[in-house]
Amino acid sequence: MNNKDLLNNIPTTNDEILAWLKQVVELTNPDEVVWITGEEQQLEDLRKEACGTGELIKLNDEKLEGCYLHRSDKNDVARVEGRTFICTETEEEAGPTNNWMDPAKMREKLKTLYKDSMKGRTMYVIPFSMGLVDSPSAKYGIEVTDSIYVVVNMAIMTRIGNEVMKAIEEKGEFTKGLHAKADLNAEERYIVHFPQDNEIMSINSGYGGNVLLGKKCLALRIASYLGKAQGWMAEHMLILGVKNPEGRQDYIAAAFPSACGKTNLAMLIPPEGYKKDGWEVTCIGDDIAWIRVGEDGRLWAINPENGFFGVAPGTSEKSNPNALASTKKNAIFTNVGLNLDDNTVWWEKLDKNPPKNGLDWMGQPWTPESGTNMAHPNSRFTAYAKNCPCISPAFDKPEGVPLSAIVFGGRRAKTAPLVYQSRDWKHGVFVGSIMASETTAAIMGQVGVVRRDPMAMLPFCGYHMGDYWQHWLDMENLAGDVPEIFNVNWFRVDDNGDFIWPGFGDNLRVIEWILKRVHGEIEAKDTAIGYMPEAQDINIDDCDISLEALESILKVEDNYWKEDVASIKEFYDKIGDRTPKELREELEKLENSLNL
Ligand code: SAT
Ligand code: MN
Repeated sequence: MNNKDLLNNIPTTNDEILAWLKQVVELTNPDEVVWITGEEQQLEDLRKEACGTGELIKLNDEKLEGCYLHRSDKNDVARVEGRTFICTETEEEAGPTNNWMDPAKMREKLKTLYKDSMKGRTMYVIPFSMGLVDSPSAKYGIEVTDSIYVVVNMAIMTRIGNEVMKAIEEKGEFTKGLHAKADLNAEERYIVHFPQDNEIMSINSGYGGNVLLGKKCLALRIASYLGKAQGWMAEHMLILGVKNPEGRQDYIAAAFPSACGKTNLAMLIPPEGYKKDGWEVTCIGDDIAWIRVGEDGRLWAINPENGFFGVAPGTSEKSNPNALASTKKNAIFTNVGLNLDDNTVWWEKLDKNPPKNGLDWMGQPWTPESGTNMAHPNSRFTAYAKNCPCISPAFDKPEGVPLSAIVFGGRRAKTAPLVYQSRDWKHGVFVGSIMASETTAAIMGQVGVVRRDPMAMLPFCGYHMGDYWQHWLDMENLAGDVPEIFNVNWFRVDDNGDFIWPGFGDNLRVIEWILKRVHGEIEAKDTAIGYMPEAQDINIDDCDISLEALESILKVEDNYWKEDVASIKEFYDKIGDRTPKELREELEKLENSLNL
């Protein structure tokens, strides 16, 4: 068939789409082109086809209805930050925290890699929407891919199909995404963004954030770039709903570096006493928030995704029953272990009963005696948000939810206290810009290596970090009624290296204080780093922590902060001249108020 015929049954008359697809077909040379309609029958046929080739494995339909297992290549199990590029016109626009290459040069390079990459394969064309189709915040994309795994994951993580196509045709604006597995050569793996062309190109990977182009690529990197120009924000944040016993409904957006319990916080289960008193916590999103100014001048957030792409190991009935429940139906597991006795899945810390007879994430025979991990530490579940028992009724609201508070968090052994509040928006932006986590050298009370991860956006900001901070500062004037900003740290350790704060559901105790501050219901101490609670202001009834221990994690040690000031200066210098002067002033204020 010639290329013209291949595109014969593409149901659009949109010239831009057709011209682009024609180019892609010519370059990648697929045997066949399949338009993804979003209809269940088509997806079911694709899943069947993938089971035939071993790309998917159908799991026990009684215990895990409609669920599948996929194993990625063993050299392809995580995002590749070193091979992720932001190709703006100038290197300066991408800034010192992104890899950059001249767009024309990069396109040349990619052309050779994509050439004939789909020969003998089928090309799937997926129209998808981030956000509810036809809602004011929605952004549309078309992902072209040669992977069924990508199609069926996109069907969970985003809204896909014909209704999106109609919306794209009406709006005439979409992100182009091209993904080819090629030969999965890690040396030639590229995840490339052309923000100025609203385009993403991904090659030589078949895994998660490298290939599900709606997620980190569109909803964070491209969207952050668009948001800067259009006066809104794309943030790496969960969104949580909290209703107190009086029925007051608040929403909080929170950013954490990885491995800080973000998904657990997003699906928090209140402590027993709180439940009894009538507290209700609901989840709007676990990873990404798009934040806009509402007509009321407040900041409103939506979760642009339709599902969760969560880390499996450590997810259990105890740690996160809501996440686990979400995976029981129509989920896709990637790189977890397979229990051969009942055709279900297993991962480390799921429960205390590892399968006696199973295959590990690479498909090799595995037993509890093997001495290796059954699941890859970055193995994942892809699950529909609507299957989460605590999903918020506001999840599907086109206008999103108004934010009462923004929370930044980090993993600090000694420096940051359990919680503090910024003095104002500017100070809050400073607090976000200095976010950090320590490597787990924090054992035995030692302070580990500090990795700065401003607003948890280090690998996801689609332009210069200094300009991004300026955009945050500018949002105050664009909005008028901005939320309060807080910082939390669940990870203070004692001299034995043990965590002091119990975390998980008990984090609601800290959120309660945060919301009391938001509503002006409680006083706070004014300290060098911001407003802080007295220990007795945090409710620890029936909580596994003593007042003294709580006091210890509310202590701010000036000498640790002095070290931090030095490391922040270094970080700001690395970001360079575009670091807003307001943030340098905040740093100076902090330095001057430490008692040394
Ligand atoms: O692989 S993803 O980028 O989708 C998830 C993650 O690494 O945070
Ligand atoms: Mn994330």
